[in-house]
Amino acid sequence: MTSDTTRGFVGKRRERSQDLPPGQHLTDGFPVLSTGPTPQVNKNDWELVIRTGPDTSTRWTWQDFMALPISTVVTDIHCVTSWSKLGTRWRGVSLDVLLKDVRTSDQYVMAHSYGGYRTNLALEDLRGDKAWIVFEHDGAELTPEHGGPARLLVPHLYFWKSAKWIHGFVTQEHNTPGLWERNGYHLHGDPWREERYARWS
Ligand SMILES: Nc1nc2c(c(=O)[nH]1)N[C@H]1C(S)=C(S)[C@@H](COP(=O)(O)O)O[C@H]1N2
Ligand SMILES: [Mo]
Repeated sequence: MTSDTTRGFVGKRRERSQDLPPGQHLTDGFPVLSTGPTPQVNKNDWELVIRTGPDTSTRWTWQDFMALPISTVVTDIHCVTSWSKLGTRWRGVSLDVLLKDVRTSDQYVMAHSYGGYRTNLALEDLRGDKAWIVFEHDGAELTPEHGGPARLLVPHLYFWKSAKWIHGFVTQEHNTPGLWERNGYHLHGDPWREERYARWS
């Protein structure tokens, strides 16, 4: 089964600064921002894991994953270093699909990437058709430097939350900070509220 949803603004490219969150400017390119080397993740070895407890997890191989309903997403993205890109186009699987049968009383997750990157998120920021695991950008396979074979896309939050080379999620009772969050970035990261840095940093 395949479903196709389109979000955001299609066709009409918005260029006015009022469309940008405060303190952001437009970029035409697609900068690469990675803390370390790009991990080489082979699709044959790739798996996506959602763990809700020590003995409870749901897993998808690449083949399982590609059999899930695929969405097309057109959306703006906002990096905390102040560049924004409007109308970026992706294909991937909605977190609603992946979380459908996941039962937990936890309200948060830690997203884990191949290579060791981690970022914390509230489950409510992953549900409601606003987060995807994407494998295609602008009509082409996602390149390794942009997070291929698959990355998280949570465009309503600053782009550091969109973990590249996503490996999976571990649910957590408390909103334990990820890598950037431990170093002073905001726990939530809403660009429209300029949640760049934690108040105590
Ligand atoms: N695994 C991983 N994911 C990551 C990062 C990273 O260093 N490692 N950087 C984050 C940051 S700060 C941004 S702005 C975006 C950059 O994505 P891009 O390189 O595709 O532009 O990825 C986010 N996801
Ligand atoms: Mo970023």
